[in-house]
Amino acid sequence: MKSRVIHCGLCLLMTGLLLCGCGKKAEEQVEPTLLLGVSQIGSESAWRIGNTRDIEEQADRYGISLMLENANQKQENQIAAIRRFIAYKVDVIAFSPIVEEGWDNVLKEAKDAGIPVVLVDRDVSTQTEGLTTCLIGADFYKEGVMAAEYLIRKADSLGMEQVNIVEITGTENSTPMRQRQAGFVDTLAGDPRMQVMESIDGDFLKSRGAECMRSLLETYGDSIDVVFSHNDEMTLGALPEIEKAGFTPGSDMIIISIDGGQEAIDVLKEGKINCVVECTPKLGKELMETALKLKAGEAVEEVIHPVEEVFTDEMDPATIEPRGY
Ligand code: GZL
Repeated sequence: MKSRVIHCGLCLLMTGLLLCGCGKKAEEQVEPTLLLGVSQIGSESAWRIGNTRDIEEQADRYGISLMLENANQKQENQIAAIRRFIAYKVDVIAFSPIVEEGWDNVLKEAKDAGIPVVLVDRDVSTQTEGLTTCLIGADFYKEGVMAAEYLIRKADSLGMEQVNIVEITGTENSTPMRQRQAGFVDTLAGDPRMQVMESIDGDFLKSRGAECMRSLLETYGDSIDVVFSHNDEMTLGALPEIEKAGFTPGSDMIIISIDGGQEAIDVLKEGKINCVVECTPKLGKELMETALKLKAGEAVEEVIHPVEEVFTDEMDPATIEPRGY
């Protein structure tokens, strides 16, 4: 997907021309309350696309001018975008860091420019404290815990004495990958039945999910009892590989996924996924409200976690509302 950069200067010039052209007096137009620069990771999943859509919709709803750039999965593109936002003197910068490290210099530049930075979705790990103002995103550790708690219940219900798990992780060194894995492993640590045989990096991509599953099936075959996948995209890539190998996902293997997009929920209803932990991409409202508070010089919360639930084969799937992403 091409980077959608709408340069602030060009945007204001065009607005002026349009205003003259359409004969409306400038004062009739609602001046944008705020110019927000957003660096988005990419378009790697339905979750990410839903997150971008929600940010755009909420910016429109709040009358906020949005400069949104798609980094196409590259940290260097995010750093370059943040530098452009600084040069344009946006009011607030927001970004979803693809990985946790490597942001100190550009965040110091934003701080020196007096531009507050909001983290959306994922976190950073910096040497210097205080380079960002707020993190709006899921409690990924809790998502891992919810996935493990489901697996313990499932193993109990099936009377399993040994549970062999393979894990397809998200992007290495990203917050969701690190914390989903930690929550999952920590929760299972006290259960002697549970063994994670191998973890493999699927980078949150459908194609990589398929590749990872092929490799795990070649290595472990029918000894796999559980597939724990860090996002729906990779899960949806893995399922056909499981079927090609002659197994039935959801019964021969317990399938646990995270995100909660419509496609995965539909597959849950078919019985081919057993558990989907929700990770809502709808963070735009909180982002806009936080940006407006920062512009007004008001205090903001350090961390804003959305409330999330878990969808499993223990419940009536008809009760699951349409997901919207
Ligand atoms: C989670 C988000 C992850 C999703 C993936 O908040 O960072 O990135 O789980 C997405 O689908 O690629």
